[in-house]
Amino acid sequence: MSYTAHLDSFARDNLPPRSLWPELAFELPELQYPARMNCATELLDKPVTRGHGHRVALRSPDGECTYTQLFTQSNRLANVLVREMDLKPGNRVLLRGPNNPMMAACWFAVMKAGGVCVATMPLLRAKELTEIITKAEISHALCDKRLESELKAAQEKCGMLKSVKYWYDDSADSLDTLSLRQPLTFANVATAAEDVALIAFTSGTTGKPKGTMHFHRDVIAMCDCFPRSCLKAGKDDVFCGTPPIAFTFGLGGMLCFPMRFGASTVLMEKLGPDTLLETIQRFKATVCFTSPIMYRGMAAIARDYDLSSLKKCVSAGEALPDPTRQLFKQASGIEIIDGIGSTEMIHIFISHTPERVRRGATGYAIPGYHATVLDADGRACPPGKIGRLAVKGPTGCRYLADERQKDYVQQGWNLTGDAYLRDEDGYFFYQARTDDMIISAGYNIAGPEVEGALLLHAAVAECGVVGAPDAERGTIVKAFVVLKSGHLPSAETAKALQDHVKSAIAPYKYPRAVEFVESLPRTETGKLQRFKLRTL
Ligand code: 3UK
Repeated sequence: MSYTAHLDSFARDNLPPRSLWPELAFELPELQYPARMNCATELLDKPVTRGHGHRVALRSPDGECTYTQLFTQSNRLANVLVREMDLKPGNRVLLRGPNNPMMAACWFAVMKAGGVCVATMPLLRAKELTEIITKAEISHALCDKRLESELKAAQEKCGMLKSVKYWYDDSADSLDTLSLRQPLTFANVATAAEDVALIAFTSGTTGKPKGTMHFHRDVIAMCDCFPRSCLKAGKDDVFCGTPPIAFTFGLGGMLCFPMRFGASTVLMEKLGPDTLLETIQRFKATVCFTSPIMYRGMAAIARDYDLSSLKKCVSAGEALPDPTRQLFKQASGIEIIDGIGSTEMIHIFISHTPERVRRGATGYAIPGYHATVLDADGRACPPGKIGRLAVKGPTGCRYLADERQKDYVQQGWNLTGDAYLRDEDGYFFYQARTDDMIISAGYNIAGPEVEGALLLHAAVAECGVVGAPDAERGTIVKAFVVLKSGHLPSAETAKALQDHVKSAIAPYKYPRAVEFVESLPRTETGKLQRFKLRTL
């Protein structure tokens, strides 16, 4: 057995068998890593020892925190974990909070102490927490005091969760108070590059949650791919955005990427289109990470803000409709960088630079990754033919004790569950989630394409298109539409939208049913919940 720093071998013991791992590729010079690495040493300790400590790492409404301050705070918290909470390397630590400086410091503390971090979305309820705690056999938790009640309720059902501390709390036993008594230094656990650093539960909303396991090396590899080749981040960048640190999109964009490049990040707890714009203006942010729906919301009001600091915008989580890309460009002058990533792959693997954007495409396989489109038999589809997206690179899917490993990884490829087509030049065009392709009267229709057409209509604020059962046709295309203020739901409006779609794309794709709604069901990460629309 190869070297490990873990005394508790649970994570390693529950990795899928090697034969079911995806193939890994480390073809770029920047992806040559040593056999031992701790991602906190790379992202936090090294900048400090290299003289970068006085620079700002975190910005928030409470003020600024330099690299040195974050380093000492994380050291103290790591000491609390080891000395007060008896954490052993390899134990799983639940981390629970909105994006704020303590959440960031606690994440680094867990990495330093060799713990396996299981960060959870702030809105999760006791039932979901219980499933995660049980599945990952979690023994320790660090939690924002404001999220105490659901964790307490979960703890009653989870005997294994024995040590819990809260932050932003002034009681004698709080993380804040305990950390003040601790030394400012901590010797990071000498983890192996392949020791599990985190288990990210998928934000998927159907079925039992799946835990994806990522190594210390994977955290660094995600920082050395997308942000280097597509985003081209630098030390003077100020990152901001919405994805929670508990979502790997946010772990990269809101914490690890800025740190890898010596930049700073603005951590805000809750943002809407208006408050995100305010944040960009106030902190002179240069880079923004958020979801397509936020870009659409921001485009409508961007003119009221000074966005002159902003240089790069990244969209991920779901497909970026071209109308949204164009509206945001008109409003801000910025060509959004679209990127598809997944919790299984840890971050983005298909994207593009602003210069190499191609309308309607997510982009090309970014340096370090390979992508292809496979047919039902696992053969590569020729350009122009729709099939299943398959990717491989330095990171990949390893589910925690889960039968579904065989679904995501086949023949060494990671199958993301997305229907895509590739053009002659290697650009990849998103169609739909494989399960979301609508088959109506023998035609294959991708809901997102119909959504893109609807979004071009001046009355449409948001929409979602799914297949709905129909006595005559089996399945019909049905659109759920949120109208912009000033437009009334009526049979005439529905007819106007249908006619509009017929003139924008192939007429057989038009929504035979249109239902007006006040809002659309979305996950905490901004994803449309199509399965909920299907049952409306
Ligand atoms: C969909 C996209 C079209 C796609 C994620 C960036 O979203 C992330 O992870 P999840 O596990 O979901 C993965 C699935 O979401 N998707 C994401 N981005 C796009 N579809 N265009 C896109 N640009 O179905 C994918 O399989 O929640 C995104 C970085 C890290 C992430 N975890």
